[in-house]
Amino acid sequence: MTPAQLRRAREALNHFAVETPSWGFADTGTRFGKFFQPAAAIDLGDKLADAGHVHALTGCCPTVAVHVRWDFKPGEDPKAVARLARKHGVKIGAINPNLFQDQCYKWGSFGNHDAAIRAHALQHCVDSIAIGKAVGSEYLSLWFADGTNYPGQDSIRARKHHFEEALRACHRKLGPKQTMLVEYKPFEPAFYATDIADWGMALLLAKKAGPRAKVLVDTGHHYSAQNIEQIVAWLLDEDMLGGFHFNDRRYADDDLTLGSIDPYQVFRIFHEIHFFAADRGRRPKIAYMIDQCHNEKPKIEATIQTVVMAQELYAKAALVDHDALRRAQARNNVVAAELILKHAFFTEVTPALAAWRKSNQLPADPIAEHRRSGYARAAAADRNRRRRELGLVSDGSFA
Ligand code: AFD
Ligand code: MN
Ligand code: MN
Repeated sequence: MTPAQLRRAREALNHFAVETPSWGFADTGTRFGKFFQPAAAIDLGDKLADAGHVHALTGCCPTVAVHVRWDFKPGEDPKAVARLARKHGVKIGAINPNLFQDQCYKWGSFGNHDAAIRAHALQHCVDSIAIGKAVGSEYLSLWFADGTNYPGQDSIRARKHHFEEALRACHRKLGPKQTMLVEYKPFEPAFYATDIADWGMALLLAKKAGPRAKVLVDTGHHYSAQNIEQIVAWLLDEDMLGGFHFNDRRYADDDLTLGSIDPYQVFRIFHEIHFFAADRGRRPKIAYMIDQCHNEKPKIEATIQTVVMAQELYAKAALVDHDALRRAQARNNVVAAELILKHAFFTEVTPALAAWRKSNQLPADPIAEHRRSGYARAAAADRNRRRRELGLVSDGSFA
């Protein structure tokens, strides 16, 4: 790295933060089974402690996304949760309503043709907005499992109208400092027509909902042939890119560790963001969030791994020489333009990460430090004890 590159990479790292998901620290599974991890979080207190530990090691995860139904007990005081988060050195980030697990949502939530169920779903969003206001959260993050499984099952257009109306009603309840993120996903659990299946639908619905609604891009929610950075560039240019859910995919919404399959794609996404900022002279406000929950990898290690990968790729993308790129593009010098990106992508940014960590009094190797700290071992012992006291799963296989 040249001294100028070192400066650019460190400057990028100074303003890069990525939100961890509360659900990433707890046991979840697939439809084929759940494999319990002794150190997995039992309750929100554990999740916030784990998130605080990750932030203390990485220095760039000051906020934690929460899932209302999984994290807040009925009647729980959101301000007490905000205090608990602060005790662990983090803040509550995006609020995720749960619009897919109540039995009443079998035929959809906002897309349901039963107005009473749409009203129930809207009320949950209003309650979630109130939690957001109480904890000082900026984002209401909406993902819907809604859709149909068979041709003819329901009216695609009627469901679109239900969503337009419900999202507009939801938007009206937002506080002045809150933004509503509309997430899209091509399929799963709906396998014929998901109601918000692609970025175009999310964009249209967000625009119709109101001025504080934007699109959430989950990197796993695309077909393998899709050019995600092109979608990102369009949304940026429309000032409609609200944020990301980061994960990697090989086949579908696999929720793999970011960059584990295609790091160059993540680099190209970050390049579009840096290039936009350079062209506009301002950095766009984007909520960078992780959306993963690992069955095989130890949860805290997997989270640190994704965070470190995101930092590395964001720093690499900051090294693209935009002036040289614009000149090459103007001359249709294809090879030169491509090589400008490739040179940045293949530049080793470890020195910048090491210098940034040192100047922020952070461990040189966050995963090694996590392992050295014995945090997971202590958490496993404590949580196993509590599981036994609570009569939770205790198949004896826990270490
Ligand atoms: C699932 C969905 C979607 C959503 C997340 C959290 O596919 O990505 O954002 O759960 O609710 O991964
Ligand atoms: Mn997601
Ligand atoms: Mn997903």
